[in-house]
Amino acid sequence: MQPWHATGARWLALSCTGLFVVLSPPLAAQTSFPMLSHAHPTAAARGTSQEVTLYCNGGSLVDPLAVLIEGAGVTAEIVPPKDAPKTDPNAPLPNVRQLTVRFQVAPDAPLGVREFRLRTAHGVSTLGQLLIVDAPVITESGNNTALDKAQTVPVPAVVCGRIDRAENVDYYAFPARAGQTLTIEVHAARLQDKIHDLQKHIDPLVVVYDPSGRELAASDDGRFADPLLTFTPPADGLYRLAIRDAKYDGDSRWSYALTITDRPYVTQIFPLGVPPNTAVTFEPVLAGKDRPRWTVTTPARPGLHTVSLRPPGTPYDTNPVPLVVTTLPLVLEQEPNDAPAQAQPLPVPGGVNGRIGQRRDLDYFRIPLKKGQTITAEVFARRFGTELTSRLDAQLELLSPDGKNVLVSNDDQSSAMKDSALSFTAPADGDYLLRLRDLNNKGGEEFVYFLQVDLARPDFALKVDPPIAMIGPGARTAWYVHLTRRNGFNGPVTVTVEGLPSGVTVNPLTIPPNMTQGLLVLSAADKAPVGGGIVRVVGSATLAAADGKPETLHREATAYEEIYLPGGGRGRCDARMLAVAVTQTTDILRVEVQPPRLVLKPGQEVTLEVVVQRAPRYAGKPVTLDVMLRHLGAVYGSPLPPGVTLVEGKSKTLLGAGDRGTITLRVAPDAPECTDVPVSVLAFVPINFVVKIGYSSAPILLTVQK
Ligand SMILES: [Ca+2]
Ligand SMILES: [Ca+2]
Ligand SMILES: [Ca+2]
Ligand SMILES: [Ca+2]
Repeated sequence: MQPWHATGARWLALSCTGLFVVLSPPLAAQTSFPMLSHAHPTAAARGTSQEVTLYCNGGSLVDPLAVLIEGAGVTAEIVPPKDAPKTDPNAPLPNVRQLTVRFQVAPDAPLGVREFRLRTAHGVSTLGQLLIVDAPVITESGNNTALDKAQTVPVPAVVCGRIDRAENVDYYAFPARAGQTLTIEVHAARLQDKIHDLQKHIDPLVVVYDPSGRELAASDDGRFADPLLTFTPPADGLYRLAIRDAKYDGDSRWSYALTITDRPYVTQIFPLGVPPNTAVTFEPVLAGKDRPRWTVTTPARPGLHTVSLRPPGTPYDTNPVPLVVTTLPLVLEQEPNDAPAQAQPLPVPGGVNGRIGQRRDLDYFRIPLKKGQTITAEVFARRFGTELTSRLDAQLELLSPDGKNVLVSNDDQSSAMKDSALSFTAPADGDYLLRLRDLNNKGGEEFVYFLQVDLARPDFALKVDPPIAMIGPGARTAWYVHLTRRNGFNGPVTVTVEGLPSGVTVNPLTIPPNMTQGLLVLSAADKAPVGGGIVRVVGSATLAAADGKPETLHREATAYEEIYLPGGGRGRCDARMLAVAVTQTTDILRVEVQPPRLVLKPGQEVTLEVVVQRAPRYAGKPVTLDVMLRHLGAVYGSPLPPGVTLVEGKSKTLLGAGDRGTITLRVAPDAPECTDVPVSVLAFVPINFVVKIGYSSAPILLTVQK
């Protein structure tokens, strides 16, 4: 089974007709999984054991078994609940809305936000997040709602509280000395961006008051919507701060972690692009301080990393900073480079670390290209959901060798990605120009960037929707794999799943050259034990390298975390953790389909006979069939090969209380041939107005031949 938005549109539509119809929600399912809303406290310190209470909006936290946590250095155990309710397989799950777990954080655990999921006997939770810090974690006292009732905390500290109702303002007092550099950072909005069901989000704001109660500093949106501010106390004394929502709103699920520190805070790291496993001397931009020079060894693996630096002579690490580890030749930007005649030569392939150092700064680079050569140029500076938080909103242009014509231009790769990227094929030999600037002509020390220019190499990326799979003994569920092909890559990609729990198997999958999606059916053996864990989905493809020798690329899939949107829509955000669990028996035991294999001709139609086998407790309750992942008319996943479509009018997909349905597929007269493409039939069970759980048939191998 797996969580998907049910056909909530029908219910919403009916309830909007104005008829006096009282609709019961389709709360028919007894199988469920916890939809985490928040954790409190939402931070844990290195070298400590921290009790954290998890809360869920939907589903139930009953029968907890384990906490799955990404990365190294953090483990957790479940604090056995007092008076844990007993579950009855023939009755709905008892509502358990909170659960305490104890996180154990190693002294050297990497700092920053950690993804976790709770596994219960009935499913795997939606995404939870815990902030790993290296200062004491203090929890809000609760009666700190006025300036004169501020809760006193030490420095450094990470205070965890909640803006739990409208007009809640939380006050904290902290000792400070004249001339110190203090930094205050909030983690709240960034965490909520990845919560499955939290329609209304916090927009936190922080105000700092001097000992006399006068406002000294304030920050609203310093790290995306979260505040970040640095200030220097003018005199010794007890300073205070207020944290609240910018619109004075509140919600019992709005937890925050507020860091108050006198340690160096790195607002930007320079250089951003670094070679692997090398001692690099960084010039970090520190809040309120001069630029020091710290030499630190870089990570060994190429790619975007989040790391903490250790300032020389200190026993602590800085806040996490981004690094782009690359094997390309690297240069440092050299001013003046503000005009085509001053353009700085850049090797191709190669990368340059630079800054849009002041207002209206233009940075020109000269790249020698041969006729027909294709390059990609990409800026790393500011990316939502990452630690790339340069103040630069990049605008990148490629100009003709004389600098007179803009041939390609890009502002944002996407609405969430302020960073620019472009590709270009040279029409003739020449020294072409790249020009980088800030979209709003702003600039400064914190406008750092890494610009990478590479030969357009065929490549790919994978994403999996949904991110969790929950399977009862003998049952099956489906994952949809989305393939992004880059720079003309048109080869097949073989997809495997690593780390499957005992008793779970998956079909072989190779996404053919003319497709960008594929289906994984995860099957649990009849006697598979309850269990589960984090898995990796890896795609492999073999390319012909420039020297003629074949090269195999491996790319690990990321997850699409499902997000409720106001009104019942389905949003998706990026997450890292994919998890599979074998659960107790589910509402639907099996989905049987005949025939199990299809060999079709262009122009042909075929009808699949589907029989759904229910657990006795789910007799007579609603089930719908589909071959795709859809919500409110939008398709979020389809394994059907090109030219093959579902014929809605000839299919019987609304089973209601019945057990039998049909799926009719049509092959277009001009459909291309394909061989053994896995497709399946899903039986969906609604678990609330908008979330549904999908159970899959065994994979059906579909072949089209003329
Ligand atoms: Ca509060
Ligand atoms: Ca804000
Ligand atoms: Ca510059
Ligand atoms: Ca310049």
